[in-house]
Amino acid sequence: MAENSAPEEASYGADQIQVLEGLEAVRKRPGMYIGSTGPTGLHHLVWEVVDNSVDEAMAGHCSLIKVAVKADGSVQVEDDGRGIPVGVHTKYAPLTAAEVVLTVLHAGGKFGDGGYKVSGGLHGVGISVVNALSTKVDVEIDRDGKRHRMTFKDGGKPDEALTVIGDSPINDETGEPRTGTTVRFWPDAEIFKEGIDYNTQTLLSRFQIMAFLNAGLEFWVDDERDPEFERKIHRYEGGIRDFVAHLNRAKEALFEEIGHFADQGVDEEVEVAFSWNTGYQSDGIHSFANGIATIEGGMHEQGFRSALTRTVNAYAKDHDYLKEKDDNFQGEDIREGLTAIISVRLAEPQFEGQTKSKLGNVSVRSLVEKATNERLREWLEEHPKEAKAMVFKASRAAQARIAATQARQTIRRKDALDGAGLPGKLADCRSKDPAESEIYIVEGNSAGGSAKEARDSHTMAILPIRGKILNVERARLERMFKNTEVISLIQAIGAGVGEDFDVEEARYHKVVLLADADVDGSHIRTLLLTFFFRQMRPMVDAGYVYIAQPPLYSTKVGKNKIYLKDDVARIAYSEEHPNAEYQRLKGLGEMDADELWETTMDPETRTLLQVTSHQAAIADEVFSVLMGDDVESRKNFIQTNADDVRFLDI
Ligand code: 0RA
Repeated sequence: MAENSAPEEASYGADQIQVLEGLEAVRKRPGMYIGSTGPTGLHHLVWEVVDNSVDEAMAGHCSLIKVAVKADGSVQVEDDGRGIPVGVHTKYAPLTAAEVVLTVLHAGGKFGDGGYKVSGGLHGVGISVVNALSTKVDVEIDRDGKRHRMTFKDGGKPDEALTVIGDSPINDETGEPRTGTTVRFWPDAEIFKEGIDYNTQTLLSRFQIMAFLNAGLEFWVDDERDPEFERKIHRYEGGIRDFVAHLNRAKEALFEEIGHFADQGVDEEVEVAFSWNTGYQSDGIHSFANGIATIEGGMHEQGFRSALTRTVNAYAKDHDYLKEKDDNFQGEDIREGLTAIISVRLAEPQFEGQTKSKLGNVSVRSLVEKATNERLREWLEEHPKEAKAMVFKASRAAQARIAATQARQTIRRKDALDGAGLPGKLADCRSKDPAESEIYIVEGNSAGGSAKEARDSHTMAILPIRGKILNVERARLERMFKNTEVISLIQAIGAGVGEDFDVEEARYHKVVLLADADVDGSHIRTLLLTFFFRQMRPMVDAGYVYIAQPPLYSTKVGKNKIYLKDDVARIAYSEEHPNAEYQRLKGLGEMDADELWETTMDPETRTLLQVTSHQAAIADEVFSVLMGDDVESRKNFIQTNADDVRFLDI
């Protein structure tokens, strides 16, 4: 093969043909390598390149990663790592290592430089995949004092071979020549047919999390498509401690201290940071494996949870906060108000579950469990004041849990006493077949009245809800079960609530949230969604929860009234009908029954937005992060959720 050919011909030798076939395979089935060719896959290209730079940082050789979306839509990633090696590659001679990294599948790894190579999920497939899916890739490498350059075109075909184009600039601080890698790629529009439009917010959130997970590593993000855009810089010296502080920033701390520990196994490592706030949520644990959010949890979370419960109970008993006769705290009591980050790194992560975001490696569980048992106990002994505050909070949570169970049983008994146990305000449908029954949850009595008049009473039930239901994110269960609006909702659905919820018993297979398009409406919709996410999750998982979309504008054409869903629809319409005047519809209450039916409820013409479980998994994280935070974020949530599912989808 290569050894008895001239160098120029050698690049067309057997290895090289294999290489091109490899890249061709990526172009044939991009989904296998990057998940999809939609926005998720498009963003995946950036993650792929940046992961390589982060690997350099984890190996201790890189401290700054600059990401820029260029004016022409291409993306440039620059790092100050060691630079991709430029020498001839032993196995693929006469190709250089840099050419191999860019053209051979799975060759991105550090060839035998000790330590274990970590890679996450679909990640770690290598930069060659980015090359395969781009019309053009430019690479510049500063290494050995020289600046090198090579380019590729048309899905990874070598264009300009690796050449030295000059000396690397001298670093002012060290007096040494700069090292590092810059990769710029132009995604192929033939592959990414849905469009090449990077979402800056998606990039920013991701790099912020990466900055939290890699203490001291600095990220710059520039969006050169937008002249107004100001560079965003993320860098956290405190790493995941700062992450905990960030998640707690809008919450009241139970104490200021943020606990932290780290431990290593044979070829895996764990780092944990934790603190408690005065809130009532018990799902503030966020876990990551190799920098990837494990939204569905997994072995690392299991290990942490069981050690947390065990350790706190043992501590409380040993310090006489819990008496011999007392029942142990349950895990949820201890987790109330807890914010924790669990970050593990391991050589071969197994990602499982519906959204491939659950860590399956069993060995990680014992590592995390052992580390938490030992180090959390130490931390508690060293922080008696904080430990006491936390144990007292757990004890109040336990009391509230017991009270909530009693309250729930009372609701049950009421169900039994009142026959069907349906709330007075509910205008039920006649059908008893859940599969064809729908319940509209309508904000306000006047809109509720129109909806009752408008509905098809065979299949459509109407439940008007007054004012704002309790924010379930903040309120304890106990109080929630005393709220009349919440009780009506639970009774109407008829399938229990929380852990006792049984989707098989749901009286409707469509729950349609109907609220105004204004700020108040979006608030109540957020509250209702939170309620379903937290207390009736199987309804969401089953795809039973929908958001109605009442139109924002109407216009008249002769005698006919035409409704337009939103600004996009309005603008599209005005392009075809220049003289139209638009009325902005103020609220559901202003529509009469006919209008409401026609625009929003008629199954033939309505638009319902289904809240999917995939969204829910990610939305739940968004909830945890955003809810209880500033009002602006909360407002954004619903917009994001309804209008830009793509953001959640990534
Ligand atoms: C292979 C081996 C080494 C580093 C890299 C690849 C590398 C790849 C990328 C991609 C973007 N930035 C990167 N930085 C480094 C190890 C180099 C050595 O041992 O000196």
